[in-house]
Amino acid sequence: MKCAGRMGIHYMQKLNAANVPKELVEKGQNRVIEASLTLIRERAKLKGELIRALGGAVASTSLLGVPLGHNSSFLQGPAFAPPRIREAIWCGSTNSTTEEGKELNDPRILTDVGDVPVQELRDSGVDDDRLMSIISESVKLVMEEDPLRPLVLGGDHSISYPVVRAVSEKLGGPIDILHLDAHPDIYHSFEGNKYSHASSFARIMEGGYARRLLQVGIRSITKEGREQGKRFGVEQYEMRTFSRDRQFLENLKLGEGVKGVYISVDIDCMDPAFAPGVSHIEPGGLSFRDVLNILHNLQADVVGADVVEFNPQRDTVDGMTAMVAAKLVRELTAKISK
Ligand SMILES: [Mn+2]
Repeated sequence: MKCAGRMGIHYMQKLNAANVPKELVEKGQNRVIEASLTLIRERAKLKGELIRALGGAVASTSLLGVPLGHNSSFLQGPAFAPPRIREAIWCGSTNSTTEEGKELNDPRILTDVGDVPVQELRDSGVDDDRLMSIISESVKLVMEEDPLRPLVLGGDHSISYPVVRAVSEKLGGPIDILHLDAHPDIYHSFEGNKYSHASSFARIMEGGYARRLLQVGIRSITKEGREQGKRFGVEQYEMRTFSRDRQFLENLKLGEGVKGVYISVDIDCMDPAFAPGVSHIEPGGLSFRDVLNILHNLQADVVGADVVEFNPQRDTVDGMTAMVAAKLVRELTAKISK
């Protein structure tokens, strides 16, 4: 199953090597890209129109899946996460009310525009430069439909770069980012890949898309991770000092003077005891309740969010981590929608 993200790539390479005219390939790719964006555009339009007709919503969460796993340095399972998370959101074992009382079955609170067809685009030979732009474009199509705000289901953490870029470009300025993760994901590049899931926040900071970047849950950080953090002025809160930082982190106020706040949650921010279904098991993390306390008490206008790095291939047989990811999505939805 490790080859999932490479589906189709080999025969596309063969076609290229067989001297198929380049224009023919490009023309076909352009049609596939256009069709992919059209489906997201039309679904976002439909949901936007519906919510505006219902009235009364200032901000409304819309799910966008990005099933991309090939920029992972270790396993590619996060490509399979979005359908597992959706399934768990609506699982009959729980109800549709969030902890603070928002009703998820109200379309003004939560809608879904479906997935960016990442595997199909790669199968058509679309490279990563273009794929990243298509992800950005898809996020912008959601934001085009006021009052929809994107909550992106990953995928590995590489997707946060094109998503944040889109949110910042669309809003016309930098945002503050609350990033929950065991890792800072701020390597200049990792194993030669500038789009690596370990480099997304280097790209975000280089691009000037964030004013403040707060990283919480950090417990696997190298010398380069610390140096890059300093270089970009990142506020890194490590687990080894969490008991000291807890009071501050559970009373955050972000986004004043910028275009809003973006929340990026890597499932491995939590201790593997709470969320075993991740590619990079890193003991000593946050509890699920720690994460909820930080999110519930955060004072911010949340303009977008992502939940990434859930790896269903590493989950327990009863899908415990899928439920954890889904509950995070539910509570983030409640945070965004108003
Ligand atoms: Mn991580």
